[in-house]
Amino acid sequence: MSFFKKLKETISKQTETVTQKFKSGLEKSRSNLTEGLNELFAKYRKVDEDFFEELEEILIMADVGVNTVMELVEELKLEVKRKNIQDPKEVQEVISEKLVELYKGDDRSDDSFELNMNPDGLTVVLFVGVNGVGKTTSIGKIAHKLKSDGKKVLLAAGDTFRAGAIEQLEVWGERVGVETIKQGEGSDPAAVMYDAVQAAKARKVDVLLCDTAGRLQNKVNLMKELEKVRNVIAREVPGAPHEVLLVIDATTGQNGLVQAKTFSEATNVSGIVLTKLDGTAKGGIVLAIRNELKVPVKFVGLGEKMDDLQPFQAEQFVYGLFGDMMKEQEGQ
Ligand SMILES: Nc1nc2c(ncn2[C@@H]2O[C@H](COP(=O)(O)OP(=O)(O)O)[C@@H](O)[C@H]2O)c(=O)[nH]1
Ligand SMILES: [Mg+2]
Repeated sequence: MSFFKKLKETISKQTETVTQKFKSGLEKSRSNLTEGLNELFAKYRKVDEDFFEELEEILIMADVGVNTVMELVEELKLEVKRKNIQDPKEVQEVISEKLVELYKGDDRSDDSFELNMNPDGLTVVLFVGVNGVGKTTSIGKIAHKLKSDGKKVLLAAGDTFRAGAIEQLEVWGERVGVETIKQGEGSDPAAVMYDAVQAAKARKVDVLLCDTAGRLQNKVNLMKELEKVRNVIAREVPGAPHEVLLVIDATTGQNGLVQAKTFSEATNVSGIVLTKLDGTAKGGIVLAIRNELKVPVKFVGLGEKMDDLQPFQAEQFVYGLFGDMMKEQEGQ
């Protein structure tokens, strides 16, 4: 069976809404890539070194990341040889296949995007990342999703540094219908976490979502603060935090990757929330993050609405990027 057929089969197992969300969230990235690739396919009659060089450029422009592009193109070359592909257009399908493979690898199961839940009670999820990347917003969206799944959720207002941050989280809580544990602005985030964990235990909460501050100007202090917060949580709930989700803004491109490296050095990041994919034409950053950090992208922000944060899926992502081109090929 062709890869495109397989891809469509996988996707059709999910609701049309999910496919549509990925499609509309990736609109800018799709038109960017499609345009570049269509020009490339029109320009070349055969698949040669120059073809691959231009392909590399297109992928690097899409923020797939230099190292990742090099690996990918090496694999493409091998596959093209193995399949004896002559027509540049046919490379399209191989690219899609390799992208899914690159993301999922051998050991990456289909459901790696799911939150790691504590089977014996309270699950604690810590959100970290620099200011403005979308931590608070993502907490609101994930709270909404968990609540819709029938979970009892509580929020912890751990960003006591930024003016208005506590209120912003509370507003999300009210919108979604979950409570927020807070103290005053400027208070010790670790103390807020302590309160929040006690409240979560007393109220038999399923999931506690913890917001944190993200001032990167003072890296050492920020990392110390995160460590303290983490220690309080770990002391009060054995095995917690069950997830440390690093939130990255996709529109910051390779810069986001640098942030990610800084944070992973300071705390054990277990997953990525990649926000604002809808706002960039360089969605390839998903692949760079996956391949260079070896941390799964668990959620992607595909818009500003409450249900626009979706569990990441490699197949939906690749289909969102290349779906139009697949249709064109079928029509031939
Ligand atoms: N378009 C778009 N905007 C987003 C997304 N996620 C967050 N935002 C916006 O990014 C801005 C900063 O978000 P916020 O949650 O306050 O960031 P924080 O400082 O990390 O807590 C807000 O205006 C959000 O509406 C997304 O996936 N797509
Ligand atoms: Mg915030």
